[in-house]
Amino acid sequence: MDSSGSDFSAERYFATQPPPPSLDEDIARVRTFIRHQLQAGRKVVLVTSGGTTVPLELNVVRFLDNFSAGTRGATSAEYFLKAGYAVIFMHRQFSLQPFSRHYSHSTHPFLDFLEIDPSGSNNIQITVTPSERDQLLEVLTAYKEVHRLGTMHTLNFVTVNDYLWLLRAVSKELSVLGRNALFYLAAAVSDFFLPRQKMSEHKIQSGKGSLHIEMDQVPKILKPLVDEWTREGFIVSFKLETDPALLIPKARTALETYGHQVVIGNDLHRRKFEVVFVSPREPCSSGKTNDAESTFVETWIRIDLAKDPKKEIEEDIVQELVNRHHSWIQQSKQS
Ligand code: PAZ
Repeated sequence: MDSSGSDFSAERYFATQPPPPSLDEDIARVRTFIRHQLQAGRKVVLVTSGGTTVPLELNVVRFLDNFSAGTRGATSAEYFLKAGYAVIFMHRQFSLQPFSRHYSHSTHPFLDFLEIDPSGSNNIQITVTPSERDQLLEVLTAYKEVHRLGTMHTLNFVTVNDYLWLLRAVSKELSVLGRNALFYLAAAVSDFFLPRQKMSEHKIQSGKGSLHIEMDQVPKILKPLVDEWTREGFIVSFKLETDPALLIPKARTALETYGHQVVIGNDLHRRKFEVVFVSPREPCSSGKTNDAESTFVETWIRIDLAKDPKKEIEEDIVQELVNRHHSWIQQSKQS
């Protein structure tokens, strides 16, 4: 794959790539949800989760995919709900979702802990294996409460194009909340795409030797998000690396380039027990410095899974963000 292709600005991207057909309906529902949360005085977090695909054909048979099961996003969404936030959960179709993630078909299949009680032949009862009851009760109670309060709205995407259009539209809607909006951008978004104009209409045929595809770079969407679509929101992006030495430099560069509030860095193999928050250091009385060491501050969050295997690092990530978001809102009240 060649990364030297032409560079799409966000403006050019949206002028040339078509919106997903359901965009208007999706956004009308988001608007109603946000209005309801505004009336209820709740803060709203947009959680993006899962990987995006890049189709190679218009009648799509083949596509490139991005790594991500959606665990980070689905787990974090539950902790945000617990902290009193309303959640817009924007996720890759069929990736993990809050609450149902506890019963993933591959790791903890639901049917395995249901039992048939044939005590009365006309009145068969289905019961839950006793060892599973406490957890199910806890998950189900939280799930029902979220339904009762109407504090979660889900949206889904498949392609990187769906994702970009949705992110732009949802973030514009969220701007009515000012500083009460939090963005938690945990989705694994492709850096490259094939513009519609370059796609083959039908399935790419084999038999002509190797396949060469030149992809364009996906526009750097954080820039317009911060500068135009939602100027006051508290924006948290994620940076995934496999080379640990790149994590902090890349996070700092993202903050310098986009000017948002936090980058959470995670290493592919350590992400379940270690992340680093990188954020701009509060300007001190002596003013800002150009030295990256003192311009940014790093805070590591680590958990010990050997001691506490049930602990989820997202609990601590969300707690830290809830505190930081609260301070961010307070700051604007003081100034
Ligand atoms: O979904 P998951 O729990 O399997 O993985 C989460 C993650 C590693 C995709 C996420 O924490 C992340 O880093 N997202 C941003 C990826 C990127 O750099 O584009």
